Amino acid sequence: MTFVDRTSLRARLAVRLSELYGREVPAYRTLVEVAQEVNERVLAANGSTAERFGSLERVTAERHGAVRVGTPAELSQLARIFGAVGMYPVGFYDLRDAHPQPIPVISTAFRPLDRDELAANPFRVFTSMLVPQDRRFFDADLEARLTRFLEARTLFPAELLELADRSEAGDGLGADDADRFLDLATASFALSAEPVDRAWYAELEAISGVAADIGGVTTTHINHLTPRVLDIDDLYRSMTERGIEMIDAIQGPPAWDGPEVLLRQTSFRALAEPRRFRDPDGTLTDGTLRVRFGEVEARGIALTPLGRARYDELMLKVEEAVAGDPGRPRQELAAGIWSVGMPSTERELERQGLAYFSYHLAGSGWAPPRTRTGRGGHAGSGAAPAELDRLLDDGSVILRPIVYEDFLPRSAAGIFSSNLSRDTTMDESADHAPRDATWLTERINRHIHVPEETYAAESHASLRAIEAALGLTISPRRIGN
Ligand code: OOG
Ligand code: NI
Repeated sequence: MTFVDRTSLRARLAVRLSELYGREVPAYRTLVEVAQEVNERVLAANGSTAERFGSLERVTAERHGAVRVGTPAELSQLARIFGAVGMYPVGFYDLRDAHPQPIPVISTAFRPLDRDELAANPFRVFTSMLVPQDRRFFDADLEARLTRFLEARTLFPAELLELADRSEAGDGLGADDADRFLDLATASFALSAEPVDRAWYAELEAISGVAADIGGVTTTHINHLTPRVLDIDDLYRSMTERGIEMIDAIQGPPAWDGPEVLLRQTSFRALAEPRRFRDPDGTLTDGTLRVRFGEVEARGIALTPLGRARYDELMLKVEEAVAGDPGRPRQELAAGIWSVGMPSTERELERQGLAYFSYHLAGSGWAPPRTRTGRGGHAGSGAAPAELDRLLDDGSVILRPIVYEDFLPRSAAGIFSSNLSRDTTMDESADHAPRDATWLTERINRHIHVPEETYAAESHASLRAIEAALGLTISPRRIGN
């Protein structure tokens, strides 16, 4: 019997979920089609430089999903299912203090860690968990009812979890078990035909649409599945031309003349999907829910802590400028602020320690370093890395951008709020149930990897390879405190 390793299992799960979501949300198929057209156009216009941020093959297959669950027990089960396909929790996001709209969830993202695993299949899933204990959103009575509701449901069958554990322990499954795993996993993420309890759903929806989507139903589902494009401005225009209503703007950094950094995202508006409802008197009626939307993203270079601070500062300046000059388009104001505040070349981003790069000997051909990530990165000694500058200046060492593989809670909140039909209701003064990565690690019993550590490890590994090849000692850039 042929063996299916975790990498292949991940690629197959991504395809299965994409097929499922395409059946459920036909507009997603249009999005994928347009995304592919855009990518081919960019490649035709720019040749191989278009692929510096990812090969066309990788980018074409690339998706991130979003799922939402209610309890640490449910999140632990998800961690087992994703562990079965080589995806690990990276990053901690608290969306409860997000602007413009707080969302009563905390989140992490499950993704492959190593460069070669990301290249083989970069599937990742942004995963949110409700915080019913947060008194700003839920009073004690509602918390108790919500917790009872969540504890009574079963999102994932025992057989699925058992197969998942076996895959994680043995780095894959036999062919038949792999098929069974994929069937059960895909089915767990399908939109359920089970009638929705109208009164219960409405009670939660009055607080937050996301709370209702998580705690108002007895199952989970894919909220969105996001393809990646090489030119998101082109995608936005192309979708609009096809008559698909997009949210107002592209979230994240503006379009500008310099290097693309972090993540830019946009989406088409959430569509009304038919659902069955059960009324308090027991009658069943047809209705619609508007919770799933079609997101798309473009990825740029990962920023160091220094670069991220600069990014946050510039985004704040953009908000101030927009508030002070509401007549001018945001995009125009933002591009102006960026051209002053952000270096306009990769070389300068690198020299100032603002973004992560890997280093390669010129003429050696570029191969991504095989690193085991997740170890801590050092911020450097602070001494001027004269050696590195000399090697870059004389062209013996070249830079490759390290692409941002994670998420931006601020954009996420922008996407959330553009798709919610009403505002979150909250009492600012109430107890907010503090949560952080350590809290989450203890609950799901898995290390939550730190995105910047994975990038730093990759960058340093490439520097060490050059040191070894040239017999030099090169001090890395200073990238934060
Ligand atoms: C997750 C929203 C965050 C992203 O791309 O930033 C996200 C959700 O809607 O559940 O997917
Ligand atoms: Ni998303």
